Amino acid sequence: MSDSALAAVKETLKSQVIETPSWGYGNSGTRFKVFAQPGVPRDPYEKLDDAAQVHRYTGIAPVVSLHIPWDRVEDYQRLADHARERGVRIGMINANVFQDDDYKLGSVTHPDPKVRRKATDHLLECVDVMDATGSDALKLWFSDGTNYPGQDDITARQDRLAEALAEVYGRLGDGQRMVLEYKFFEPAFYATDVPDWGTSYAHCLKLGEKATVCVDTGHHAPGTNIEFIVAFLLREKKLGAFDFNSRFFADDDLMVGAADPFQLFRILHEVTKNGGLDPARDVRFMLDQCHNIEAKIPAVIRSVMNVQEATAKALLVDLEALSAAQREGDVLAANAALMDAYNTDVRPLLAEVREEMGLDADPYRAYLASGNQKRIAAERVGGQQAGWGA
Ligand code: PSV
Ligand code: MN
Repeated sequence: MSDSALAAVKETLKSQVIETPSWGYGNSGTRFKVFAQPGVPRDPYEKLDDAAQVHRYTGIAPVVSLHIPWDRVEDYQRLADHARERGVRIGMINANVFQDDDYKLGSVTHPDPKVRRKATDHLLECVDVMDATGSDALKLWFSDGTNYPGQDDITARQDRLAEALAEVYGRLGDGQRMVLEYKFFEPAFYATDVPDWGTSYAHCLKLGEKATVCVDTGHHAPGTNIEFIVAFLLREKKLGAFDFNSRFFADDDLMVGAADPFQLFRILHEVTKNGGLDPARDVRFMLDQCHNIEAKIPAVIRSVMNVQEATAKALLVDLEALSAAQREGDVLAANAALMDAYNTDVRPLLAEVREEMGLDADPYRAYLASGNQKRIAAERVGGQQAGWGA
């Protein structure tokens, strides 16, 4: 690679932005047990403090997603100011219409119009939070669906979903947009109302250009070619955001790049090749993870580094050699162009990038050496620790 090409790769890596989830800093677990950890934030302000630590050491995580009502506060303006004072800002607002008894049969697709009204009102409240915090994107995920054949009318549920989405879409201000996430199962086990990218895409297409698809990497059946979905959506200008995480079995929410770093590379190859890192495309690269047994801030730092490493490898793909091999039908040379990049150890390159940004070459070790973990464990005593769902 020429010096100028390498300099361009470094510039791209320096300007990369990864959004971290407020809920990744709180306690989490499975339905079997939530293991509490010392020093875990007790309110949204402390969650932002932790996110600021991640940004301080990685230099590329200045944005934090909120989840409402988990991050509900009296004064959202104050929360946004708190973030800014610590060098981060509020990113997407994640709506939550899946944790209320009323939503047993669904939220915006519920058969009862009163429940649908309540759910849609919550989504509108999230747009108010966007106004107050300066957030420009609403993230929608619906747990809606059915458990048994015949339980409800699949088509009617799509009509109700479309109606609610249209109302919320109409409330978005200039410069605000929404992303619609899909998930093929859970908590509904027979039919989920937004099960796949095609359903999300079809709704977004009808809504208009402010609506795009969110790809949560954990929300696919085993074997699904996620990079195909990414390439397709980028081509259609309908890829809005990623919820990055890793899965072995279902929606495991493990650290991105932990289970299958090669898949992450393949996804980021499609992103980099198809202009997905261009700020004008405004694709959000968010982590949607829970750190049940590992220390949270170090885990988020490691996750950011994993995305950064996959991005660096993707940027090293020799696109000219790749497309020449593709044109000539040279299957093995084309595959080798990808594998050469994937097999490159990019850690020295990233160490240089970080040092040029005035950061420590190893964010993970630098954070551990900072003593912050001990400090928060000593300071954050009393009060109620934040948790997934609280
Ligand atoms: C649903 O499984 C999901 O991926 C949605 O993004 C939720 O908002 C999030 O998890 C909560 O962790
Ligand atoms: Mn998600």
